[in-house]
Amino acid sequence: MPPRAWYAASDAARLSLHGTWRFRLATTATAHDESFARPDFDDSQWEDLRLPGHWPLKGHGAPAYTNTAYPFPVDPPRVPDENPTGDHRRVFDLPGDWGEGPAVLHFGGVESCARVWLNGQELGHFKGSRLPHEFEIGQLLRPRGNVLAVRVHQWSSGSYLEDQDQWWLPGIFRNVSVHRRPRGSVVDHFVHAGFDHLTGTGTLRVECEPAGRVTVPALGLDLATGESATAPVRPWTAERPHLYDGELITAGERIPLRIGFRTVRVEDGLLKVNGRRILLRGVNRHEFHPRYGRTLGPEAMRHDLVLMKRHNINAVRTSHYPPHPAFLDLCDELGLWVVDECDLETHGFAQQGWRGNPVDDERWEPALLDRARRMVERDKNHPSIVLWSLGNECGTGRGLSAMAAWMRERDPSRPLHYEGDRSCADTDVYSRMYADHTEVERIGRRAEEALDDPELDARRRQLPFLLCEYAHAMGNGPGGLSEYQRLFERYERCQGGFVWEWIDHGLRQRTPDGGVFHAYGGDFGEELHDGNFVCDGLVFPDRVPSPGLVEFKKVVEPVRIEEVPGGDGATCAVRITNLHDFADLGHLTFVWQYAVVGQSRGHGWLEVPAVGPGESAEVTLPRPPAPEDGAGTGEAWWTVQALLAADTPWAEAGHEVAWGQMPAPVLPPPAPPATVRAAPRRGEGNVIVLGPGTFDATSGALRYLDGVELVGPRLDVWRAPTDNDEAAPWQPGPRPASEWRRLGLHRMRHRVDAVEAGADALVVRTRIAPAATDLGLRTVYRWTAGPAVLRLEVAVEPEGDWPGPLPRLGVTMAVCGSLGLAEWFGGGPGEGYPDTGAAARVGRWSMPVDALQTPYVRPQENGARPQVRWAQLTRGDGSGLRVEGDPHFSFTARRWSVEELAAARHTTDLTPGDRLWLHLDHAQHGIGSQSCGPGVLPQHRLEVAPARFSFALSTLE
Ligand code: IPT
Repeated sequence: MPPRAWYAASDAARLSLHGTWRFRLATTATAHDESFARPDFDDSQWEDLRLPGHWPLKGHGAPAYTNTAYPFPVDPPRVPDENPTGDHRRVFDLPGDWGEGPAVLHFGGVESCARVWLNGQELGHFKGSRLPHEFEIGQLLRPRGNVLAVRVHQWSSGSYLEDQDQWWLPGIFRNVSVHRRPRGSVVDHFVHAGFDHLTGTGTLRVECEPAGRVTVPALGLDLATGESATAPVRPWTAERPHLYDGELITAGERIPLRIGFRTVRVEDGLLKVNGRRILLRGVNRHEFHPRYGRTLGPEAMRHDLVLMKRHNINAVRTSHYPPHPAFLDLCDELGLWVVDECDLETHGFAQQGWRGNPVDDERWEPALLDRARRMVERDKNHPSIVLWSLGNECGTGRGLSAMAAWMRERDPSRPLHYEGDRSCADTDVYSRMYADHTEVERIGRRAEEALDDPELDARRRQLPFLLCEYAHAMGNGPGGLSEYQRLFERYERCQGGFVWEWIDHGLRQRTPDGGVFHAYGGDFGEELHDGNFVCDGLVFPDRVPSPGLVEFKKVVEPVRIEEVPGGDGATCAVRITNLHDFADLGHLTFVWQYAVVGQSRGHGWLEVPAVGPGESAEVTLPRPPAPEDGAGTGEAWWTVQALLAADTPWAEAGHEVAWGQMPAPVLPPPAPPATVRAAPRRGEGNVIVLGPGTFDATSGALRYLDGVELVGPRLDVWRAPTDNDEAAPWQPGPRPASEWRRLGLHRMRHRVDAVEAGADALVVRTRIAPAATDLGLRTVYRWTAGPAVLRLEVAVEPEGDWPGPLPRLGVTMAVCGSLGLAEWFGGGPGEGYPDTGAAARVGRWSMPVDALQTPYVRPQENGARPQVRWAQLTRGDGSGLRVEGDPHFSFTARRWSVEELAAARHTTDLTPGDRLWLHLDHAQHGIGSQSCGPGVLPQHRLEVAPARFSFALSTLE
C-alpha cells in the first residue's frame, strides 16, 4: 500500500498482534521451504517468541556490533549465505464486533526484510527496517483462525542502506496490527498549520482523501478539508508546545488531531521558527533499551523525553532513522525541536573509497525514494519536526538529490538537512559533525574555508550552521561543552547542535555469579566489532543520567545567573539573563541562599522583573545575615536558583532549571593557634617520628598518622585512561593514552635520594621516572608538624624534554577500607574535571565512598571531585582522616587501585579490596572529546611544569 500519515487513534477498530507468536530460526535463508505459511502447517515443534522484539535478545542467535564496517563481504546487493532467518507464525481471531470490509495489516518496523502470508496467501515483501509497511488484507480476513506467517531475514539488499552505528538486531521489533478501513475512511491526510508572527494568527488547512470536515472547538473552527481558515492562536514552540485538539471527520472515520501552529523558515541566513532564531540544545537519540534493543515501550519513550526536558534539552535528532511514531507524538506534546532522519546510512562504503555507494547508483534510486516517502508521509503531521534529514553518512550522490527533490516538492514547509555533502547542494542548513571550536568560530564569522565552486560557496556561506553531532559522550566526558556554548551564543549563525549521543547501547548481561553488567561489541564473540564505541551516551544503558548529562544541563541552561562585577564588597548584585528563544521568565521563581562553609545561613525569594527573551536584568541580593556568635566564619557563597513556578508535564513546581553561585566576602575564621613546629626524632625501630606521624627512616614513607596505618602518600601521575584519552584512531594528533603508555607513565619508578631530618622538618628527596628514558620528576616531600597535624609540601621539578601533558599530578595513598564515608567542602556533588566542571557547585557534600564512583560501562578514570578545600574519610563513628589542601585540590577515593581500574573491561571486573585508594590531585588533564572529536583545549591541558602544592593531614576522633 502507498505510504500514508500515521495516527495513534481513530474510531476505526484496530487489533494489536503483540504477544506470543510461534518461531523458528534457521542459519540460512533457504534452509526451509515456504510450507510454513500454509494454515495447516504444524508448528508444534517451534518455540514461543514474544513480539515485538529482536530474536537475538530472546535467546536465538546473538547480537553483533559494528560501527561503520559491514559485517559481511561488500558486494551489493548480495548478502552472505549465512543469513539468520526467522519464521514467525501467529493465529488470530477478529473481535466479535469487527464487521466486514477493507482492512490493513500494519508493520511498524521489521529488520531487515520480510515476506508475509495471510491464510496461505502471499501478501508481498518489504525492506526498510524502521519504516512502516502495510498490506490490504480485507478480502482475506475471516472471523476466526487467521494464520499470519512472516519470514524475516537478517540480511538483505536493504542492509546496505542501514549501516548505522548500532547493534545489528533483526526481528519484528515494532507494532504489528490490523486496522479496519471502513468505506469512506481516511486514506491519507496532511495538516498544514502555519503561524504568522506579525499578526499572531495561525492558518489551518487539512488536505484529506476522501474529503471531509475539520473542527477545532477552541478556535471555533469548522471547515471543509482543503479549505483554509485563519484565526488568532497561541503558536507551538518547543518552549511552549501549545496544541489545539481538533477532529478530522470523513464519511467513514473520525481522527483526533493535535494541531500545533508554527512556521519554519531559513531567512537572513538563520533558521527561524515563528520569525525568531532558535538555538538547538540537542541530543542524538537512538532507540535503545538494555534488554529489548530497539523495541521501546511508551514508558521508556516518555522517560527519555522527561529526562531531556528536565536537563534543559530542547531538540532531538532521530539518529539515524525515524523513531517509533509515538515518540513524535510525545515530542509534540512535551515540546522538542525534532530533526527527523531517514533510515539511510551507507557508511561502510567509506572503507571502499565509496566505490559502489548505493546513493550514487541509479539502480538504488527507487529504494531511496521509497524510504524518503515512507518517512515524510508517516510523520508529516508533527509540529515538532522542523527539519527533514536525508540520512546519515552516505557520502554524496544523485540518489540523495533525488530524495531531496521529492521531499521539497511534497513538503515545502520544512527545510532539509544532510551532513555528508559539504557543498550543501541539496540542503538548507550547513551541518557538520565534530568540528572543533576553532572551526566553529570561523564558520560563525562566515569565514570558513571556501568550496571550489564559487556559486555553491556563496550559497553555503548564507546558510545557518548547526552541529548535527558534537561532544562525543563516550565514557568520562564530554569536555569542552561550555566553550562550544559560548560560540553558539556569540555567533547567531551557529544555532547549536546535537550531542552524540543520548544513551549508551550497553546490553544488560549477568555474570555466572549474578553480577549485572552492560555488554558491548566483542562480548558476543563477534569476529568483527567496534568494542565499546557503542557506549557513548549522556545516560547509562539503564537511563541513569551520567555526569555528562548533568554538565550539559548546566551548560545549556536557558537562564544565566552571574555576578555583576565590581560590587561594593558588602552587597552582591546578580545579572539574570534570559536565554530562552520565546519565553519570558514568568514561569520561574528565583530563590537565594547564603551559605558559610556550605552551611546555609539564610535564604529567601528573589524578585526578578519580567525579562524578555535575550534580555537581562540586574538584581541586588539582600545584605548577608549577621554571623552568629562564634559560628558562621569562613568561606561564604551566594547561590541563586531559578525554579519552575508551577507543575509542567515533565517536572513539578520547584524543579531547578538554572543556578549560579557568587562568592561573598570571606568571614575571617578565628585566628589559628600559634604554630608550634615539632622536630623530627628517631623512634623505636627504624622510624622517624614527627608530630602525629611515624615514618620509615630509610624510605621516608609515612607509615602511621596518629596510629592510623597509611601507605603513601607518594607522587602519582597515572590515571586509568578514559575513552577520550584513548581517542579514535582516525583523530588527528597524538592519542594521549598511547603517548602516556609509550612514555611509561603507568610504570613509574620511585627512587629515594635522601631522607633528611632537620630541625623542624623531615625532607625526602626523590626522583620519579619510567624506565628507558631520561625524563623524570624530581620531587621533594617536605613534612612539618603541629601538635595534631602533619603538613606535606610537595615540590615537583621536571627533568628532560617532556613531549606532552601528564594525565594527573598529585599524591596517592592507601588507607583502611573502613573509612567508607566521604565528606568534603568544594565542588560537587558529582564528578568534575578541568573541562567538565561547570555543573560542580561549591558546597559541603557527603556520600559513601561507593557512591563516589561513576559506573562507566567500560571502567576508566572517574569520580574526581574538583576544587576541594578539605575532605574527610570517616567510619560510622566519626573517626577517620582529614585532608586540607592549599591550593584547592581534587580528590578521588576508591576501593581499587588505578591499575585495577585500568585493567577492567566491565564494571563487574572490579572487586573491592580491603583498602581505600585516596588520590589527592593538584591537577588533572582535561577530558576533551577525542574519542570522536577534538581533544583537550589548550587551556585545559596539564602541561609538564614545576609545581608546588601542599596538604595538611590530621585524624578525627
Ligand atoms: C559519526 C556517526 O554519524 C555516528 O553514527 C556515530 O558513529 C558517531 O560518529 C560516533 O559514535 S561518524 C564518525 C566517523 C565521525
